[in-house]
Amino acid sequence: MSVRDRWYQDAIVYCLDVETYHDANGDGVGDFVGLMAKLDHIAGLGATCIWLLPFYPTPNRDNGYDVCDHYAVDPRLGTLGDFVEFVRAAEARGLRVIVDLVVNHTSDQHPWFQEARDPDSDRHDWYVWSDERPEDHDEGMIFPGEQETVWTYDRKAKRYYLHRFYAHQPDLNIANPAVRAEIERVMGFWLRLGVSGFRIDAAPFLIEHKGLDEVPGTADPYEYLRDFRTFLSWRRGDAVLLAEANVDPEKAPHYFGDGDKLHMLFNFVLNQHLFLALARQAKAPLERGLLLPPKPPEAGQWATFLRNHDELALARLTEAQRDEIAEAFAPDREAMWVYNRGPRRRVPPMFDGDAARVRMAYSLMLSLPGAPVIRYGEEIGMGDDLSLPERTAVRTPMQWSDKKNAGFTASDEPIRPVIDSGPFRYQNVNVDRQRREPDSLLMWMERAIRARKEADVFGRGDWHVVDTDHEAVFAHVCERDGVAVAAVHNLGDEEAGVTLDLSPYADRTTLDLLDPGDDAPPIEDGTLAVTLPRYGFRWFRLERER
Ligand code: TEU
Repeated sequence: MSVRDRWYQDAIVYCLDVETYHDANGDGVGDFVGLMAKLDHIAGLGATCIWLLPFYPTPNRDNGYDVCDHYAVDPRLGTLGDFVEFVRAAEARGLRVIVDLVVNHTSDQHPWFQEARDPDSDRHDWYVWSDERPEDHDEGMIFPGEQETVWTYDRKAKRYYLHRFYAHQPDLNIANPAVRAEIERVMGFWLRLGVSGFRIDAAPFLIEHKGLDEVPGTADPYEYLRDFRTFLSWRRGDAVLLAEANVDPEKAPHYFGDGDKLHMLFNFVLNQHLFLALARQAKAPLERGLLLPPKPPEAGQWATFLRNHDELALARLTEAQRDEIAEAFAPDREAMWVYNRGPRRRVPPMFDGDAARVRMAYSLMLSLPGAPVIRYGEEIGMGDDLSLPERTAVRTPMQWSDKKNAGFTASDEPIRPVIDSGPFRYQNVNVDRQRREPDSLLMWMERAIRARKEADVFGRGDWHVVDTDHEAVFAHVCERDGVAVAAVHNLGDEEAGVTLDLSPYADRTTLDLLDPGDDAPPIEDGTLAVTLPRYGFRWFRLERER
């Protein structure tokens, strides 16, 4: 197979929630028809794959992660017909679509759970029950502060059910073959409707033994991931699995397998160390965050991201390191921090709107190993709304223009308020305005993504860190098949001059990739001298003389 077939290794993923993206029918809720009208924005940005957050029927008590029908579209967002039209319209623009697969749990309103509450029904064993409340019932809660237990009593079943997340999200029992068969049916259904794969929600919880003794005959839970993969690949050879698995680095190989389990994992370890480096304005944690995770197998890839729709989860760092990040980026811990895990903020407000620093962070995201994942609104530098509860702060509607409700909806009652005060208000920060300003973040992001696509060696080349002899300046080189690129980033707020040892490339010339008009400094005697302004960065192609 040609590496070019592994489209996901070079993907530029754009993630969005249909509900908050664009409302076409004026009911205040984003919908598939509205999203379709914005596909040229996404394609124009340079994305190659859209990841949709859950869009299934839901009581919506966890932003759609409480699913009550895995085979349908939430009627507020459209119909299955709209969904298929959307996938086709995306495809016509060269955009693949992957969707969230939420099968660790269901909503308690799901008919499966309602049936399961009858202990005599066949459905009962689809969930995880216990006659007694286990002693450690308050351990392993995902939402401390919002949750008091992971075992809640059900009056009808007269038994306790397991829920790693909110009490309204009972965990499915994946040790039950009928549940596994149903999960495959769900995947098969969406594959037939044209999706190119799935983001597997809460992957580590999905495969754990649910606090029960090992069910006889149940293989190693990680083996289940291979079944997933085999099924997927039979049904659609070019479809991928992207796992949300915020786990220690040594666990990652269990998820990748030898390239025969999951294709992609979010690089949570890199993400958390990157934020520590940004907070300290020092490269050392970033270098560590790059070296800690294992190299993915040949067919695997990391997904590299800065922020997602949840809190910035920092569980892989120490308490003291989390405190450093809080001090730098969430000084009002009461208002800005959640679940004892991290900030509930977007990047630009964490950087006090410092445009140079924001670009430097996104330049890192685009040039570090892996496939970058951009979350809607990041391309224009949207802010957050801390007056909203928990993670809703970072889930406000997309800001399209300075018209009513940021052009998100014509309704007077948007599903969620648009940001209309402070420096990130939609009147200031919106797509329309940035389209007209050549120096805007949006225009920069489009150019940077284009440069990144032209230099895809950044994403999956062999990389190594280059010493800069400067604690704030991080430099790395990526190489594959003789193509080599280098990037230099100044994490600090003071100008810095560095000299890189590029002796293996002594006979090459340099080309500036981000600003092709700029003269790139030459490699002289095997070294490259670069001066960067505060939060400055540059990317170079190291070209062989013709
Ligand atoms: O989150 C799953 C998860 O494992 C959480 O730890 C997550 O990383 C985050 O820290 C929670 O804020 C997924 C979704 O991303 C999240 O939005 C849902 O609430 C959760 O599943 C339950 O479905």
